[in-house]
Amino acid sequence: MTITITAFERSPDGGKGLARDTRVRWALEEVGQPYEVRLVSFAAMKQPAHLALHPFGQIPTYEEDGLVLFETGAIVLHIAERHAGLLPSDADARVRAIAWMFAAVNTVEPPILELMTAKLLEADKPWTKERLPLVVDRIRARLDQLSARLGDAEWLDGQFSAGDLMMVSVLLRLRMSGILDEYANLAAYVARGEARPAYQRAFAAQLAVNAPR
Ligand code: GTB
Repeated sequence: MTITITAFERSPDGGKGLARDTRVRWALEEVGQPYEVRLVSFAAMKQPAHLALHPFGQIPTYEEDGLVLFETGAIVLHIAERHAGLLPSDADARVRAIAWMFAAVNTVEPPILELMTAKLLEADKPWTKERLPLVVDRIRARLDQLSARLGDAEWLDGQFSAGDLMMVSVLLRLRMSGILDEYANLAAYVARGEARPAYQRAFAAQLAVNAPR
């Protein structure tokens, strides 16, 4: 079984681990599956060959023996279901971990993406100055709730799971903004995720592609 993922030939973040291939690499490292990476340029992502793998012309994609997947949530769930290490064996705990994966991409990630869009793509718009505090408030509303639920726990629901992998991956994007540091337990939660050897290997692998040469 050969697993191949796609990643940016040159990530806009220069290898800070913020592009979405990092979470797929992390999942594969957690379950001990080797993988290959096909690097794609922005232009190639919009060409028919890549669009056949990813209808929206994005990275990452995942290929394994004729199976082609896109969307990091689906890819990480597939990896977690195929290999031990990312989902609990108890049926109820398993579906709760999957619920946290959905919460990460469906409830927590959207306002964080709004902030990225406002800062990176709409910074020059006359309304951005007024809009930014609203976006930040929406992020804080989610983090207040997430922080309250996590409390002093190590992970969201018992053992580390694919739910934590997705949630940490989503929260990581906030570090530069300083908002994460307003929540000591969430900052520590993210740091615990980053300290995992599997994350470290995933981070190093994407940095090796993007480090200045
Ligand atoms: N919902 C999809 C998923 O989870 O798989 C989203 C995939 C996605 O947005 N992929 C981005 C992409 O391919 C890469 S990660 N964008 C190119 C395009 O749409 O044309 C997004 C990203 C890019 C750069 C940074 N950065 O520099 O910090 C962070 C995240």
